[in-house]
Amino acid sequence: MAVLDHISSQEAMALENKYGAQNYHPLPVVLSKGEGVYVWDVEGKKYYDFLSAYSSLNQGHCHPKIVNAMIKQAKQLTLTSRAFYNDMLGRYEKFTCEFFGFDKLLPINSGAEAVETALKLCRKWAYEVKGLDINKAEIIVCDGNFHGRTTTIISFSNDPVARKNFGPYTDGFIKIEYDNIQALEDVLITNPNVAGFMVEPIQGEAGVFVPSEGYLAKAKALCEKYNVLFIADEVQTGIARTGRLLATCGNCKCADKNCSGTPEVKPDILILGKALSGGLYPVSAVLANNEVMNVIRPGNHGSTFGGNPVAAAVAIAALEVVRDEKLAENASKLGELFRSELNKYIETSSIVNLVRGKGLLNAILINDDEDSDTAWNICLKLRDNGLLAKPTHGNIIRFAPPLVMTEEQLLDCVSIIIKTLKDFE
Ligand code: IF1
Repeated sequence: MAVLDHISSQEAMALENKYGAQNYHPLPVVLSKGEGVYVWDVEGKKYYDFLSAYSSLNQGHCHPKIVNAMIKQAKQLTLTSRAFYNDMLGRYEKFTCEFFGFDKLLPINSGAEAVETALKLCRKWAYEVKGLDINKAEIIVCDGNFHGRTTTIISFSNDPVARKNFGPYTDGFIKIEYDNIQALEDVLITNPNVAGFMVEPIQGEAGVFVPSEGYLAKAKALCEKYNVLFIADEVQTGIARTGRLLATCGNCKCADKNCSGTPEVKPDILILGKALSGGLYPVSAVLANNEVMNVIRPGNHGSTFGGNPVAAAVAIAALEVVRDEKLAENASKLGELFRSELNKYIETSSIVNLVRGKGLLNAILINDDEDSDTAWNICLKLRDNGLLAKPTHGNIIRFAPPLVMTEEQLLDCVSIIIKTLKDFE
């Protein structure tokens, strides 16, 4: 059998089980095609994609504008490394800095690499600008965080499965309760070595926890008061997912007229990934203003593929789609509709306790134990009914469709979800 001969779902899963490291437990469905809000499995069954590769596909699968930009650049120049300049990187950096309202951008590849970049940047700023004693910098993070899977990042994770037996762990992190302003202030008052506070504007993996109104603004104000960098990990919440260009929405230049963003929540360091490329290519970025980013000098940091011409071309096209197709506005409108329709059902449901989220990043809490397999079984049944979603932890199911969805498609998905949930009543 030639390596690319057609295979069945069963054969594809068997190959992964035999030859692949078992670092995931995927829902048993084998996809072979994606277009907009739809995906197809190898047998040709069509599904709504309600996960969007964890908010990487905000622009929908294989968006033609982004695909064409990728093909055009891939035929021209794919990689120079940073040993030389290329004609794409500077134009991408300018476009993206102006798009989000920052002075400079450090291009990298995965979300975790961008988080690591932000941590290094914060520490270097703390020693060279704030004046902390060398190797004494502490960065505050939140319980329930998910920032990636490198050794340093899992060092401050609460998730035993992500952390166990990967030690020794990296020092220099203080964990506090999420959405607890007093907990943040208590550390800032007592600890003079704090360099930064890194936070997800909404905790996605933890179960789509939306913090109290004003939490981010108060946290930013405390960071300013104590000369600590406010670091927003918008890898999952950014790029219009929550109904605004950024969940922190630091007064960026987005086209979202009804944006209620406030300048005081502008991060000192912004971390982007996932949908920065529309799901076509690993592209991530760290943005900051000059007084922070200028501590980075040649040789301090980088990566072979960071800022490559294809990444630059893809990211420009992906952001133009977000702007031109008004994806933030659409996510805001459809998110309200989604939660309102589900809340009507929840009033009489015995299987769903609540729905929560912002824009088109939502989750439902299933009325069963954390370690029950009800949420998993519901996702298997959703798959049979033509919609793909996956539990985050135990009894929470995340719903994150592409932001290009129409109202008609969303209502179709709501009826599939409610019909499926009723089977578990
Ligand atoms: C997996 C979770 C989501 C992220 C935030 C950084 C990263 C992520 C806020 C790292 C990545 C992905 C990773 C993927 C599943 C998915 C995920 F379930 F793991 F937690 F979305 F919630 N900051 N999240 O959400 O970016 O290095 O992956 O590009 O590892 O299982 P990455």
